[in-house]
Amino acid sequence: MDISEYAIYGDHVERMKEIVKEMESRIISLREKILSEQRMDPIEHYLARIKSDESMREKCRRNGLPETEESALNKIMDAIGVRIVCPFLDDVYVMRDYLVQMPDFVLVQEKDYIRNAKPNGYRSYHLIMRSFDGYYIEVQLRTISMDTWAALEHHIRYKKDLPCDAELVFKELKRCADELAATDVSMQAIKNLISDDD
Ligand code: 0O2
Repeated sequence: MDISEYAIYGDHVERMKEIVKEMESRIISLREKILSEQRMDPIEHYLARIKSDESMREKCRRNGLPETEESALNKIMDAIGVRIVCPFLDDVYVMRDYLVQMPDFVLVQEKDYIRNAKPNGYRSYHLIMRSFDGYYIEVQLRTISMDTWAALEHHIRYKKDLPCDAELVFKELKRCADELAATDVSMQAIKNLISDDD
């Protein structure tokens, strides 16, 4: 392992890795529990990671914070990040309800960017949890459509040579986000039809 990959977190890295593993095993248990109850898998895929030293330093600069361990662990709350991508809209809220009840973690903040999308069209459900020993974890819950949009928007945003007409690009991205959101609602309605047949 390249130790500089997480240098900004100092001696906390080992504990942070344990938390990542703990979150992964809790997600696996929740997934099995919901799958056995609903007979449909609530998760399409998930990932848990520690934000790299480089990304954390960039985020400190973006937020006008010094590039220190204190900023990385206590001012910015996504040093540990979990993303759970769900097939359907209702899966997002089912997962949310289970996650906020997890023992040893408390909910400190939640933002519903699904019901209240960001002006650029970004949608996701964000939770900030804190472990019993004080580490913050950001959990992003989103549908496959939302995840696709966020990944593509991220690519486009960081493309160095955006055309002059960037405004049109952002307008089109917003239009795509809204179309995908409408598709999520339709897919949920189809799922409900199938469920009613059971
Ligand atoms: P990444 O993906 O971790 O490299 P802030 O975190 O300070 O920007 P805030 O209010 O604390 O803002 O958090 P917010 O707005 O809930 O967003 C946190 C994370 O959500 C971001 O982390 C992104 O992962 C994701 N996100 C938020 N808005 C957008 C968006 O418009 N497009 C995309 N693609 N992702 C978004 P990071 O650290 O910015 O990025």
